Amino acid sequence: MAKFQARPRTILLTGFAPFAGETVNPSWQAARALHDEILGGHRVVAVELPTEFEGSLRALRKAMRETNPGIAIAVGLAGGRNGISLERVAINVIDARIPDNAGAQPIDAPVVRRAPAAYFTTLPIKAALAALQRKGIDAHVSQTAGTYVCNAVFYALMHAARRKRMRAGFVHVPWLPEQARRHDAPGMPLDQVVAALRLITLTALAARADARIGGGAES
Ligand code: PCA
Repeated sequence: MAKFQARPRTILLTGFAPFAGETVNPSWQAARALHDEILGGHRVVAVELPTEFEGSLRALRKAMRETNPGIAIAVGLAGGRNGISLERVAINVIDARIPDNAGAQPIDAPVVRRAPAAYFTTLPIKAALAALQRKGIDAHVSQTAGTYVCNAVFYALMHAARRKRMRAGFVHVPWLPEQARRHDAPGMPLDQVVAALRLITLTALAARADARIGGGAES
């Protein structure tokens, strides 16, 4: 297991712009709430990414260049899901069910050409799962981040991080309670989402290796 050193560096947190007719995206609201916070001696820099396939990757690469982070966690909304999703794997495919905010709707296109089929997160997702559950925050390991803009950003992030000594990964958050009510689906208050992201970040800073606890699923 690679060693991830905790010398003072930037923590990059990204969130997304609203999409699919919504006026807010809790992923950006939560990331923004942590901007400039010092966690374990490292400063959080929050960056909003457009919910566009091309624009998001451009903005992500710029943020990586400018902040040279020691940890990077991309956050997105998974409306309809229950609790915090700790994403395990990014796949090299885009298959857009709806157009992005720029009108693009690629079908079965690679995120990065001539690159591996998938990357695993380098966040300690099992340790984070245990930490979240200890605080009573609903969370699970997710085996797919989908095939839309979030998975594309997750994949591009892991591709960019592949030779760096850094932890990187993706977290999906549910709808805010007011959005959830309109969709008759599960929601989570913003302060709990913020607390979850803080805890995941602190766990990633502290953990040398991931915990060995179950997080699997049959589907
Ligand atoms: N969620 C979408 C894209 C932006 C976001 O917040 C997704 O899960 O792909």
